[in-house]
Amino acid sequence: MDIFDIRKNQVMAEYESLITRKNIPLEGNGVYTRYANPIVTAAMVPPFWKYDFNRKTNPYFMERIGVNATLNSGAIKWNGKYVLMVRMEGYDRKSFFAIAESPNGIDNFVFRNHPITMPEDKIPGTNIYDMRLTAHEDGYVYGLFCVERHDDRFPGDLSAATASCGIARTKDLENWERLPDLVSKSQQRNVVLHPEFVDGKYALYTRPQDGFIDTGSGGGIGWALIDDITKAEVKEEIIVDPRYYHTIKEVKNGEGPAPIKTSKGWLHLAHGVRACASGLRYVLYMYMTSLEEPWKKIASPGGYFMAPVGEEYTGDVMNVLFSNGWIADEDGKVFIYYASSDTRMHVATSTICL
Ligand code: BGC
Ligand code: BMA
Repeated sequence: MDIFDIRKNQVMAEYESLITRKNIPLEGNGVYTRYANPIVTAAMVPPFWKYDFNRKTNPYFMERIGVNATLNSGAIKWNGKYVLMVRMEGYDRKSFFAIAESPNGIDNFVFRNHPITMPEDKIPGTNIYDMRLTAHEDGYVYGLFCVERHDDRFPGDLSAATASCGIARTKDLENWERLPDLVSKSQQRNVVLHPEFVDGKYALYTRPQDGFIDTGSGGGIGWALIDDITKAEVKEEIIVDPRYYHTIKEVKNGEGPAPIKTSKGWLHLAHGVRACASGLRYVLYMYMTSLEEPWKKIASPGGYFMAPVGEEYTGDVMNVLFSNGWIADEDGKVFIYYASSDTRMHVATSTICL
């Protein structure tokens, strides 16, 4: 065997072992169960994406495309499978989307053969990330995601950026129709489509902010009704879940995935951010809104739902749990998909009142 075969066999064996590895539930706090292994990592990206398998052109079996991290994933149950729309981040810091799917929701996640090709809006984005998937009652599956561009009003400042909400829809998760980006007077990251019409309109959870990082006067998670999703514009925005002094969401908060409808109300999963000496700390929290008036909060615990533990603390952006995907099964079991420290994906399971 030459170096080509030795390396290829090693790479394939490691990949096979990771995508077939069984996950094991860990003791939880009675509210949710964590699992022993992350469910999607950069090491689980198919070698045939990353390597040229031609011995002539790649005699040393060297990697040609590097994937740095697999993180903030949208989620949906599709044809009986647990499907994640993963934010893939390359060695070049750019993100793109790809689907990884599992038969049971907790292990054996495998990427499809190709990543998603997402059409651009009129002005191409520099980066796209953190898709929320919503199966809307209009019959489409919508993907809302952040589109980041350089803010050309500040030519000398290479960190000046704008965040807007990209909108695309599909009937098959593979072919996406890109609609115009959300028009809004503030910057928008973490925008999520509510699954039902409200007063005959599309409804969005928004997150108005003054700058790219600073929420400024942006008060928290907002709510806006949209007349036409093919020309979506935020006209009036109200705050559903405000930021608050000396809480887990003092600095920022943002809606996670689309809320789940339960018998008691719409259940929301969100992230809360506070500042500390080591930077920003991102935790996951929950709140509930009224079934009839989803913009009215009816319950909100003061504390977090999940915060980083163990290896979850470490990664490219430390001290971060972030979730933009969950799946509720018909029997009330819920799969909460979350990323740790902008590096890898995990699952936690729980149950809800149907
Ligand atoms: C990163 C995001 C991050 C945002 C705000 C972007 O450039 O890609 O992961 O949430 O900046 O910090
Ligand atoms: C952001 C989010 C995520 C990310 C987090 C931590 O504001 O939108 O993309 O996980 O910061 O870096």
